[in-house]
Amino acid sequence: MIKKKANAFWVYAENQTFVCTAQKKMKTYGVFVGDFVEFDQKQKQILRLLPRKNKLLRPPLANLDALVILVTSAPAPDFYLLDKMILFCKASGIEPIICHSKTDLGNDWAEYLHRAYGKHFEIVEVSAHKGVGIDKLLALLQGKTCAFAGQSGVGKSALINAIVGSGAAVEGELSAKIERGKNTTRHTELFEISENTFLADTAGFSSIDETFLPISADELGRYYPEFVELAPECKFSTCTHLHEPDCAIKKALESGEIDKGRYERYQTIYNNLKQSRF
Ligand SMILES: Nc1nc2c(ncn2[C@@H]2O[C@H](COP(=O)(O)OP(=O)(O)OP(=O)(O)O)[C@@H](O)[C@H]2O)c(=O)[nH]1
Ligand SMILES: [Mg+2]
Ligand SMILES: [Zn+2]
Repeated sequence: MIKKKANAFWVYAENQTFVCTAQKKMKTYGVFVGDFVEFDQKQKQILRLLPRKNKLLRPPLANLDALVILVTSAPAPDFYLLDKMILFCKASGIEPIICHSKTDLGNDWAEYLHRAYGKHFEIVEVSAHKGVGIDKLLALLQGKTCAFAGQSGVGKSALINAIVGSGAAVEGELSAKIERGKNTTRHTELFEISENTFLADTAGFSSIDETFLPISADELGRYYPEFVELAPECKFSTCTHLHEPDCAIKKALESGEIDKGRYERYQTIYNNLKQSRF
């Protein structure tokens, strides 16, 4: 299902779109864009929701395969937000793709991104305004259902427009509207950008509260691929890589193999998760 408005649902099947209603007994607010559904083509009615692999609430989207997380030099990158978004992805079965945007303004962070994240995550450099890197990004998204995320002003709308065609998302406008205190919620819609590849036109998703992550503090380390790789060499199998002796992660930190920033943000997130739960 690729679009929803009140009680109407746009179901995409066999290269066609069917505008459907849902069976009366179905709670329509529980049907999300991105849901796979069984439907009656003649009656134009959704009969059943199929199991989902994940669900986002803001924006409301189901069955996301990849999340493109934008980072740029202006506004200055918030790596803490980036790490939380990566954790959210890893806990939800979503592939995180790091996208260094607005590279026409400079590529200041490319070196750091590749050093701290490049071994375990896809990184792509793009400029929506100059049309640079779009093909490479599209190749990474092929066959997937995707959305964009990142701080306000990183260029999500501009990038969506560069891919989908201008007008799909309002560039440079959302923040202004928020300042004026207007409600900017709009209907989320999935666009088929190439065969079997869907992109959400939403510009939402610019913050994340780690206390909502479905991860406990003590298992946090398992969501850091660079820790997972080395953890078997820690003295304790339950090592949290914080205070234990003979910790392989702390050794890798000293040698520079693990990025100091990633580790410090891990400490912060660990402490926040510990404090928010018992
Ligand atoms: N130089 C340059 N500026 C860009 C590029 N992409 C976006 N911008 C500018 O950056 C500002 C923010 O871009 P948006 O696409 O609106 O950012 P956004 O992430 O959608 O922001 P929110 O909707 O507030 O979350 C606008 O003024 C854009 O014109 C780019 O590739 N190069
Ligand atoms: Mg936007
Ligand atoms: Zn350890």
